[in-house]
Amino acid sequence: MPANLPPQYFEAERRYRAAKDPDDKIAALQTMLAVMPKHKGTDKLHADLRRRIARHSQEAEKKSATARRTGFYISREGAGQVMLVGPANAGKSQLLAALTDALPEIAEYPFTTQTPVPGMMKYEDIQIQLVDTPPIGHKEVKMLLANTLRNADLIVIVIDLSLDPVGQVDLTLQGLSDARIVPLSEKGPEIGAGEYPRKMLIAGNKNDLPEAGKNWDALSSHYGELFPVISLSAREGSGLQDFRRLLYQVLDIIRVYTKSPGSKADLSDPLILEKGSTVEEAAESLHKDFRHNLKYAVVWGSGKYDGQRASKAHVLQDGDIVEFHI
Ligand SMILES: Nc1nc2c(ncn2[C@@H]2O[C@H](COP(=O)(O)OP(=O)(O)O)[C@@H](O)[C@H]2O)c(=O)[nH]1
Ligand SMILES: [Mg+2]
Repeated sequence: MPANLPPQYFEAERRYRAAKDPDDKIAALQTMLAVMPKHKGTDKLHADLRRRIARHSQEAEKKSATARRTGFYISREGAGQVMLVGPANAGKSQLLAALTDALPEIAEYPFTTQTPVPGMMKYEDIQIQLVDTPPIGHKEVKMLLANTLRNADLIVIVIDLSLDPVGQVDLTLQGLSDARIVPLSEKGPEIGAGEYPRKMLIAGNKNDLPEAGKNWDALSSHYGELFPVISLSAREGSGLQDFRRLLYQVLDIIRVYTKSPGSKADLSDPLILEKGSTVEEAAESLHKDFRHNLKYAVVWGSGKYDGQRASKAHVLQDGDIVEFHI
């Protein structure tokens, strides 16, 4: 790799690697091309970037054709993709509408939602993607939905607390297991080959209705050990703040802000990392070559680490500011 690439190049490359959508990848590659110095030493890189743009353009065409045909492909955006699943009328669409700017159809009759509908939910300084889905039992959508759900970072089982809660969860888990999607939980079933383990939690919706109290007790005593459970009302708004926080916690991610020596930290666009990530892993997420070139980092946050040198193996905390030294 040529040595004299500017920081904007690595920023764009980071966006390139984070992008799931071919269109976003192309945009990032174009930025990389635009900011790289052009001379003999960068000829190969230049050609490589052009090749990648061509390849992603073909992909984009194919993908948009499939997506148009089925409407089921949802490209991941933000810090995590969270799928809302469950029986008809549980309030999945209402929940999406309450937490995002999306405008799904909400109605008393079943099967209002025919294809997945995404929306972005703000949590503090990041955005988490929520996706409303058609009811789990719907036969025609089952196969299409399977692939969509297998890609999720987290599955939220939404049920109606005015009805039998355990029955609704069991039905949903059955529908998921038909798609070979199983809960990723320590106390859950053993993961078999060909299965898609996914983080899951249960949201008991409509806690404003009369039967909700006793059904909530039944739900928490039956499933409270296996899954995080939360009671809320998408319509009245109760529990929504806790719900946002719970999604963030269960996603197991941290935000780390980067800063260059001598300048202020960029507090607008954190790196999103798995909980437990080290300084070295943060560097790698910015650029794969940083991992090797990295000598040490200076970290602010993490309690005692205020502007102190930290080793490559130092485990970062949510909210830390990191300055890499190579
Ligand atoms: N009482 C009450 N009704 C709700 C709540 N959330 C949704 N509903 C109603 O339940 C019905 C189904 O909601 P919808 O979001 O379309 O369910 P979906 O099929 O799971 O997407 C609609 O009539 C909503 O107005 C809630 O928190 N409380
Ligand atoms: Mg719906």
